[in-house]
Amino acid sequence: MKLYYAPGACSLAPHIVLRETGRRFDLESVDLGTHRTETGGDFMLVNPKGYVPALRLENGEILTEAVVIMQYLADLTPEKQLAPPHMTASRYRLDEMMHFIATEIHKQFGPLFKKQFGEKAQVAARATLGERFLYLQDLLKDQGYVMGSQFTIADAYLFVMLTWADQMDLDLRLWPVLEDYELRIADRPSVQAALSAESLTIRQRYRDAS
Ligand SMILES: N[C@@H](CCC(=O)N[C@@H](CS)C(=O)NCC(=O)O)C(=O)O
Repeated sequence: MKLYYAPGACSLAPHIVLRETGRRFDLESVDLGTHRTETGGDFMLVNPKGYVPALRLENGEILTEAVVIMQYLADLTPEKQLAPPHMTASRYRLDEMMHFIATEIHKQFGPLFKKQFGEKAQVAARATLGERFLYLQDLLKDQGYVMGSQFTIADAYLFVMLTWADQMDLDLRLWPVLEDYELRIADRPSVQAALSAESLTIRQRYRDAS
């Protein structure tokens, strides 16, 4: 398998999940401005939608959409319990959470990353993200992971969203449960390995503060 990614982008979530599975995989970075891959390939031929993540499967097919890629990887390695089995109530709860993160958090960051949205949209996006973080803080105050006591693909996804909050000066100290959670997830070997492979040093802020 090969994951097409951009450092620190939402592709970091399936990257973490790939490492959690313990499977062998390759990485190829993509310049999202030029759509060139690190080996000089045309990324538009890989994913005509022009965005990461994209996963090249063993049979050569390309799978896109972060939520789907992560579910695929979890289903490939059921023994890692990265997602509950299909057709169980727990699986629908996970789907519910993945959809929430994708639509209510991931896409809310759009106006913050793309300045052309303008200040009004950015203020509104920050307010919405604050409400969503409050919901998650309430959820996580009594449990270690988003879905309960087990790390799942939803944690990989939420972790990446929290790193974006750091970048966008959404001060996680306002949601201390989320700040603790982010640090705890960051300590996982899979996360450390993924951050290092993408040359990311997101914990610098915390190290500087200590
Ligand atoms: N619906 C896609 C969205 C992926 C997405 O937003 N990718 C961003 C990076 S986080 C990207 O590649 N943006 C470049 C672009 O849209 O041109 C998914 O959930 O996988």
